[in-house]
Amino acid sequence: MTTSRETRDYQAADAAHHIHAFVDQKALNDEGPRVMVRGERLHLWDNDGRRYLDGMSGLWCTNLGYGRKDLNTAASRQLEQLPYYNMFFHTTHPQVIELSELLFSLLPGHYSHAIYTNSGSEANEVLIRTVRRYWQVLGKPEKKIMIGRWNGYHGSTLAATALGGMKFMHEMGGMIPDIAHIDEPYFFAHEGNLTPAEFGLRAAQQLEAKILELGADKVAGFIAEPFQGAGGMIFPPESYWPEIQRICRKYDVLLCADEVIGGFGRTGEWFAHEYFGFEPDTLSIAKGLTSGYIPMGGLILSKKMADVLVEQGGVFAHGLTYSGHPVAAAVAIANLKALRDEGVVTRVKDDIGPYLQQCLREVFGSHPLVGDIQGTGMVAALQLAEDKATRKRFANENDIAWRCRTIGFEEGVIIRSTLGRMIMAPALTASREEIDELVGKTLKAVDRTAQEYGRL
Ligand code: PXG
Repeated sequence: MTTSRETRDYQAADAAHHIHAFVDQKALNDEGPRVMVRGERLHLWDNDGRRYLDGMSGLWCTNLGYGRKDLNTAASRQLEQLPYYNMFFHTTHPQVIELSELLFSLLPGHYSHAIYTNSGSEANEVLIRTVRRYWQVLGKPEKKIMIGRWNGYHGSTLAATALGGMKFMHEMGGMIPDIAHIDEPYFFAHEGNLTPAEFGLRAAQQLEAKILELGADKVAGFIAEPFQGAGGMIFPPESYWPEIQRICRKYDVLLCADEVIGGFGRTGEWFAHEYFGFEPDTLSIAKGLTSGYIPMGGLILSKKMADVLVEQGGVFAHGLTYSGHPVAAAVAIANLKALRDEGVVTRVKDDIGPYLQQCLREVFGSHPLVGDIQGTGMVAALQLAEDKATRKRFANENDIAWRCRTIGFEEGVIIRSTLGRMIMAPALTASREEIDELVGKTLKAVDRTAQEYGRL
């Protein structure tokens, strides 16, 4: 399918008007971005009619895939009936109420309240303010430091950048006071002789050391993604989360899970913290809440926290014009109903998720370029490595992985690279044929990369 304008015409206008995310603008303008024009299930078409299997659900968000008529209908009906109203000044509306009833029916029982936003970054902005407010109300205003992790990602606004651990983002002026970081639990990067279990404990115990260094009376909360997404789809060892939870409880530090990527079925559980078996006090959500069809995010609070804020907190001095937007809420309701009623999440756990994981292990388990395979459900990463046995990574792993990603595009598959890791997170609704296409085309890309770098 082609649209009425030439691709190079779009590209010139794009270069004239846009600063793109996380890229050298001049280099991008020289190359010209791909112009995507249509999507159906897991496939995308560009302006020149080339077809791609989207192995990344857009940016980890189109959990139901493209082209869903039910989401489209939900939006258009709501646009006709009430395109906008808000939750300020003593008003509310049915869509946001019904969304919350549905959402809390899917969440574990100890969560009760939501503050909606437009994005994951905003959810984490609100998180910092809410956590600090909680401790203020409890008479501990000095408890305000948030601890995050190096190479964690929590968004791109100022406070979300600071919470995250991407140093190159901090260097662009992205730090605020009262934020600290500990190391990530990236076992493949561990150069010593610890077992994964020992390493996981050691990584978690950095939190205890950091809390003691800063003073438990000053630390408000610890934020982390249950598994790191943008940082490379890194799964922590099994010993990690129980130890983190023990430490947070011991020092009365709130445990804040960033579920922006892990939420809404990606792991085969509704939320990734359920897969890893811990109980956070807050959940930051976005992306899969609406399958990316319309922007919406939010912060979920435990009943324990909400009770303090509601019963003792007085005025909560926060609000966004579009918090709980009725069109976004209508789309979110349709999305959650589809994920639930079509058995999408259950299928990720029992059928299509195991199928993806099994295919990846069969195809890449002894590939000369691949040192490790991580993942569960509909998310996975191939760790490229020079030597699997010693976990030796390539010195130029970034270049190799980026090259693999570029070849992937030539082969008609979209996968993501971070450091030396090839990541995939396809739509949860994928068929077996679509998974076969994803794995088959990824193999072609990895093989061609291995040939170019003399490994095959
Ligand atoms: N938390 C997490 C865990 C995320 O992954 C955000 C917060 C911020 O959400 P918004 O909606 O403000 O973007 C994210 C976003 C990538 C990639 O390439 C990842 C994200 C966004 C864009 C690209 O991996 N994650």
